[in-house]
Amino acid sequence: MKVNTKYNTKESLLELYNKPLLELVFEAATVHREFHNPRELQMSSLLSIKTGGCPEDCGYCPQAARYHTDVEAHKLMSVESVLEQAKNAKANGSSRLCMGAAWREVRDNKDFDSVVEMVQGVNDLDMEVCCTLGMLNEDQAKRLKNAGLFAYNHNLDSSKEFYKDVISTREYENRLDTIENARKAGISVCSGGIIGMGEAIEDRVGLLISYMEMENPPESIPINALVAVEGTPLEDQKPIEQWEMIRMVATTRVAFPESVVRLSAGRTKMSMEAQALCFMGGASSIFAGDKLLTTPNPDFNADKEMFDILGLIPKESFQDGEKPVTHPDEKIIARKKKEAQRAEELAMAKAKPKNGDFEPRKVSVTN
Ligand code: SAM
Ligand code: DTB
Ligand code: SF4
Repeated sequence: MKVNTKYNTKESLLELYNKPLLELVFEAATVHREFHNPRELQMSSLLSIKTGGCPEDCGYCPQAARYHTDVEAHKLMSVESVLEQAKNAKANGSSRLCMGAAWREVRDNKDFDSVVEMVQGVNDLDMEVCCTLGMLNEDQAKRLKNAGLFAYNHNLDSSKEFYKDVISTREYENRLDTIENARKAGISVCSGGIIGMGEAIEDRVGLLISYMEMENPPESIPINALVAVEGTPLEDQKPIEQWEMIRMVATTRVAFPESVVRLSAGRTKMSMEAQALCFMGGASSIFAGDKLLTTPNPDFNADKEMFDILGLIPKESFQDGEKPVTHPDEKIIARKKKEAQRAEELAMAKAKPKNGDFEPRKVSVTN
């Protein structure tokens, strides 16, 4: 059951969201147990492969170039350092790596070739690879799928109505198109939202309605609490109550019984008890490691303690879908061939004497 037909209207979802809290959590826990192993929690690692300098105006985002935040812009990481970080994340228990780039959209250039190589390398480590790179066309999605991409993350963030209060440089429709392009390429979809941006409860439920309207809802739904970052337009937003996060997680769980609900940004402001209620209410994944993309996250030891206290076990990779096959990438092969040819030509040109160069005659002297 991908969508819970009992709750496929705004009214019924609102009623669910506003249920007495423990009733809601109980209902969510019941659904959760039917479709998932309640003891398993997936640890995913986030890696900002290209940080800051983004031309978009997402009001929550510290990486938008137009806001004056402490984030320093960095160019794309090298394939080698990404693979090194991926190995570290795996050694620390993560079974999924989400690589984020502060791009408006993917462009068909050398940087994208590098991302394709990163995807191939991380998939070969037997980790689920997720990317979040901004807007994406169908061909680009196919290339990523061919490289072994497991999931593409592209959040709708909020309801269609509230979205335009937060972002003006890109339409809700553009986001839906990107999700559709990933879907058409056979990539698992990760899409969710942020609460605590000043939206009404109707907007939180409106986000879920947008997913209900899809032919196939996302396999993975991250729920973020706004991390209010100094310098962004949302810097003064009051932190949301932990209860709201629990309600949003539980409502999402009930509405999409098969999807993986991810307790994402905002955990540094949550107690272990509140997080426990989120896990009880259907969240089965967290981001692990002391940094999200640019903002802090609980440290490794605090999370390890939480696993021990709550009796949780780290979830292995590919429990919710088969491991994709890494295929060679034609464009990278062609580029590398061209580069090798060019290098050979240069070497030959260096070795060959130039026209008109004087070459001394070799004389052998014998006694
Ligand atoms: N540039 C790409 C895009 O926007 O799709 C990928 C990176 S973007 C940082 C990924 C997601 O992070 C956003 O869609 C948003 O939901 C989330 N995010 C960004 N800043 C956040 C913040 N301050 N608090 C909570 N979530 C945030
Ligand atoms: C998602 O929904 N949350 C993650 C992941 N998908 C890419 C990102 C959270 C970013 C929080 C702000 C930051 O650290 O820059
Ligand atoms: Fe750019 Fe993504 Fe941040 Fe928006 S959320 S400003 S697109 S990095």
